[in-house]
Amino acid sequence: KSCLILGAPIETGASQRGCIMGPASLRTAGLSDTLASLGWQVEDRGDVQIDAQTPVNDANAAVHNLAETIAWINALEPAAYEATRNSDLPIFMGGDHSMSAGTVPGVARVAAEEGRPLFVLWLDAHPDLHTLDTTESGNLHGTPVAYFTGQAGCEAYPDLAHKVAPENMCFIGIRSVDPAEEARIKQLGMDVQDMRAIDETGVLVPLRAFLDRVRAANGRLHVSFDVDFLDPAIAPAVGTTVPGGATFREAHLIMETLCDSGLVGSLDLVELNPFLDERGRTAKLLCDLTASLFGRRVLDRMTRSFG
Ligand code: DIR
Ligand code: MN
Ligand code: MN
Ligand code: MN
Repeated sequence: KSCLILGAPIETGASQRGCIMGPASLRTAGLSDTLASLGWQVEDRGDVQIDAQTPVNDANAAVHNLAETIAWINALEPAAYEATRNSDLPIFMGGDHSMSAGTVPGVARVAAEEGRPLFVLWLDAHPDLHTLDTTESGNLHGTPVAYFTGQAGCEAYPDLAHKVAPENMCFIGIRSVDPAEEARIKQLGMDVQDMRAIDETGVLVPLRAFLDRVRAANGRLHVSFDVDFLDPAIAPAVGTTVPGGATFREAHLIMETLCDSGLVGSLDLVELNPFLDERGRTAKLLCDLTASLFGRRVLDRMTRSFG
């Protein structure tokens, strides 16, 4: 099985600087070697880059760095398309979450060519469902889902060739929702599993229900993993921590279950800001969680040693 790794050192969508170091930090944590040790054929294709941009203004004056975000979308859509065409499970290392406005449409193009629906699992404290019209912070990492599901209000972004159907999304870990995002969730009837739902049922009930839907539709599955999905106590290196996030074992169980499903075809690792912790602690955790998605198992090793 093959894995192409691409870096997307984008930080203009976030509220503070530092995500530009995310890809370098994941490389330093040993992501490639970790996956290679699990039997994957890994190739790191380096970082996608954009040219310096001339500022453009949006009707919403809060919006900032729009020109950079548009340039990243235009650079990442073809890069994600190629990487997804050419490997079994590419990893897109961010970079803030605005990069998914480029990676998801690129993956969606592959799915469309295969004649399969694209499903997206959004592991995040936030639903990132703002349009350019509704964002109050103007931080464009809050907008990718509205864009790639084709919501009105994102017209300043590049035209979308392939959308993700809102009913093909599943959000897990949600615990910070702005009013305009809540209205959008209700309007679209999206599958949003907030932390209370996880507290009540555990992560497996909603995750298995979603995976059953993907399998029944012969879908392609993209996973977008925002570091702030995790509890800040175990993953402090993110600019938008929210208390009450996923625990170490909840996160690993999700990744292990995704691995068992065999359905995942691409992965974003986003919002890692290594400036905000020490000794690469969060980068190492992200690396280990990725290893669980790529097949690392504690009990497999025990089963082998006990015959
Ligand atoms: C907030 C925070 N909803 C905003 N968003 C995100 O600024 O729009 N933080 N995505 O990670
Ligand atoms: Mn402006
Ligand atoms: Mn996010
Ligand atoms: Mn978030």
